[in-house]
Amino acid sequence: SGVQYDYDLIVIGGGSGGLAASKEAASFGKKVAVCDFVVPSPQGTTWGLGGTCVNVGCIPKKLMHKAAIIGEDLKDARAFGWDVPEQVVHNWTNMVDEIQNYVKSLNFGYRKVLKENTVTYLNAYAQFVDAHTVKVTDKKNNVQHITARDFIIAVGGRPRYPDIPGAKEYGITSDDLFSLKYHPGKCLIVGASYIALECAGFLHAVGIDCTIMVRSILLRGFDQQLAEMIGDHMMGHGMKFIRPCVPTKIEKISDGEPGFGKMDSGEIVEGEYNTILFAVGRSACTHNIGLDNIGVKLNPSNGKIIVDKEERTSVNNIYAIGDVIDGKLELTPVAIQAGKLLAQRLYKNQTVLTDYVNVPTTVFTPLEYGFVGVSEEDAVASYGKDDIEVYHSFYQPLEYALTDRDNNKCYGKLVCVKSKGERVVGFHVLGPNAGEVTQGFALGVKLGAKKSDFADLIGIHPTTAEVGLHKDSG
Ligand code: FAD
Ligand code: NA7
Repeated sequence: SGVQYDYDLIVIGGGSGGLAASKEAASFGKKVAVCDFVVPSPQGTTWGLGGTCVNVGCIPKKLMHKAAIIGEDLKDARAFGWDVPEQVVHNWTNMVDEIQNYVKSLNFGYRKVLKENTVTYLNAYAQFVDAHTVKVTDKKNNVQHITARDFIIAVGGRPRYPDIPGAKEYGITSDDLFSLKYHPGKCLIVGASYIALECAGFLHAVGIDCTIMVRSILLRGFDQQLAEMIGDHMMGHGMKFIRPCVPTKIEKISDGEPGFGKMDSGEIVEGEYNTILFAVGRSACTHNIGLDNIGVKLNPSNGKIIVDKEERTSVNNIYAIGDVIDGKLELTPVAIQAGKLLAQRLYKNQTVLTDYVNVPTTVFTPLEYGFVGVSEEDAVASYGKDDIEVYHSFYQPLEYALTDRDNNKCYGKLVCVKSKGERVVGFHVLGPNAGEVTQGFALGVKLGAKKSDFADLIGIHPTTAEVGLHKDSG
């Protein structure tokens, strides 16, 4: 058509998916803009360009997890000859400052990369007016209308709060934790998502008193045997669990210290905490962006955008990727891959679709849990109990041997389908560096490796990855 638009493509959301898509599209000579705007959390926390992963997700999370690992290693250091003092203290604000400085350098780097790629960056909130027009509003309330032929929605999600008195006034979420300017003090973590357990794990390891309030199961959607092992390990290390329990009310009982609260549960539990961290799930940011004006269909049960296998929404020129889409994995590399491939299909005549199957992932709890493929429960549901063979073993990493740390608590499991020649459909490992271990094995699983292929491969000794080869049967 002869219609002139301001841009070929406007990407809404400058996170993992949006940045990847915009850079890729611009590299094919397209005129691209990215709108990225962070609505402050109820506690007033905001951050720079890059989205969840860089600012309030993977990056600060993994660095705090590393702080935890260093703390654990310090406990073992004397056994290896290091004359460290018996009492080593951790300084919360120093850790936060260092991590935030690094995050700010990443924010700066992303702006630079957009500029180098001639992508226009608008630090403004976008809302659809019609299928080719968005209204963008900046911090100073300046409004403009801009048009494009195509749109990619990559607005991600934000933490949810339980609907109870005091939650938003006195609670915090992962959006606030990683830049928290004060020591959190005694903590209550509400929820049993991977985010809840990861946060509890590193908070505990840097010396913070942690209680975790769990409504039902741990790590819904993950292999439940491994989930319970993670819970047992955390309990064994002194983290407290209240389970099953939900919070009903939060009150401030003393001034001065932020977030000092009182906690009433539906049962009889009542407790006092300095910080209450909610990690009860995330909601897609689809409610206030004008989708009803243009007819982009959502899944009514979770507010996520419904897309086809090409990530196209119900409106022809509008696509969606990343955490905001329905029924897919909420992971940074998934959003990046989807963004890149979508731009290649739109502007470079490519046809490759994002493959959402067999995506490896890792939960960075104190004992890390890496997996690829399906849980044992899901394998049984898909193939039937009789067609599943499980191989597993407990192991003790050599690194832990001198101090007998977590004696034989590490674990590996292969879930195989008998009728497919014992093809491995689930690989699970619980132990140090589980992410590093899982990444490599994921290639094997993706290529259709069988139990016999794992058994034939000779291990690297001495490593924890050796356990992936599972000689024992379950
Ligand atoms: P996001 O990165 O969330 O980006 C969306 C952006 O859009 C945000 O900047 C938002 O402010 C902006 N925005 C929203 N609405 C508008 C609007 N109307 N106009 C303009 N801008 C808007 N994944 C992993 O792979 N590994 C991990 O270890 C990991 N750990 C995590 C830990 C935590 C605590 C959390 C919360 C998440 C973690 N994730 C992890 C998930 C990962 O962060 C997300 O999957 C990823 O960031 C999704 O990218 P996205 O592009 O879909 O959205
Ligand atoms: P998840 O992973 O389902 O996590 C939500 C967690 O919070 C889960 O443990 C819930 O318990 C718990 N929860 C939810 N509401 C409450 C209330 N009101 N009180 C106490 N506890 C609560 O959600 P996410 O949005 O983080 O992730 C969704 C999916 O994305 C996830 O499955 C991953 O595969 C990726 P529950 O188990 O429901 O009892």
